[in-house]
Amino acid sequence: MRSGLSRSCAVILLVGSARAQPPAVHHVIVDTDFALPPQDDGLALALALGSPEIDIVGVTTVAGNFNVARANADALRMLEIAGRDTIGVYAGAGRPLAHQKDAYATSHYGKWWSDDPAPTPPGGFAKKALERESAVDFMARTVAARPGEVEIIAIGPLTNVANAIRQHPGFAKAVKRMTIMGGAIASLADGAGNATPNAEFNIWVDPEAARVVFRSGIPIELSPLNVSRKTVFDRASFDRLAQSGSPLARLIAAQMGPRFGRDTTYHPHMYDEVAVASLIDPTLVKTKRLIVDVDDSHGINYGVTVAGTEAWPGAEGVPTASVQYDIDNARFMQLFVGRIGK
Ligand SMILES: [Ca+2]
Repeated sequence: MRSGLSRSCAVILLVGSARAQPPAVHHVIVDTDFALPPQDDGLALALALGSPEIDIVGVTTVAGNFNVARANADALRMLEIAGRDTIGVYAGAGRPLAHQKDAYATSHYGKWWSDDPAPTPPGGFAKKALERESAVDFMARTVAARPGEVEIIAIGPLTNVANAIRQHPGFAKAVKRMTIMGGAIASLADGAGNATPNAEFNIWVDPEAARVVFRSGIPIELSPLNVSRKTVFDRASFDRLAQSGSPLARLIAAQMGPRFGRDTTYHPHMYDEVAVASLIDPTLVKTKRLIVDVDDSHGINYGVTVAGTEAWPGAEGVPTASVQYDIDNARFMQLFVGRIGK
């Protein structure tokens, strides 16, 4: 009788504690070629800031969409608008490891090669300054202090992470996981590139760095263009977000409203936002385990990600990654609007 009673008590206690469980919290460094919305990095950071599953321990910047001066200024301003400027911004690499500015780079999308000063963000530059520590030193120190606990959401070229791996022996083993927006997988549907016919922009800007990261052994969750092409930021979602009135929703409405207003065909894909959303709710995406490697030979496939189910000549020993290839866009947009609009 007594043991029966205590068993039921134990069951009740277990059920009670399961119900009271807060969501699992990911302690993350957001590594980003940042710019304010409508840029996807800005929308992705807004989603992360609004999500209790994500504890942002720092933002590290890298040259990519724009140069690192703009990434720094815009990231500081976004955190200020969100009332979250206790999160530090750490300046990272201003140039890729080896990729040089050339006529193709300067005549196509991206300003990673630019030395221009940062333009004034909406509402002016943030009052808070950059942290003094570099992005790589911050990453290395943070990961070493909490081995196996810190994750990286990498939504720009992978220069900073490659530098951390190369400069700090132990770093790769101590990173819990990376969620990367990058690559285009030609062996899966919707796998064309966007920087060259087969190369995706983030990987193409710094192929040497990406190759170091994909070969490092850090567990990788990859959001390539294949999954981005299944997404759409539709007008109804924009309207719901704009009406919500949160500080970041107001910023997004101001930055994107004019385009949504004048262009009825405007329904952008989501890129970096998918990486963040998949960390918050992995059930949003479908994945396959594939070996993923990067071509860093300076030929026609510079910066192309190549993926397969089993090793092929040249890719022996390269680890597998979890590669996203599909997403439930309706649930994704519900999460996106709900979190930023609250
Ligand atoms: Ca980005």
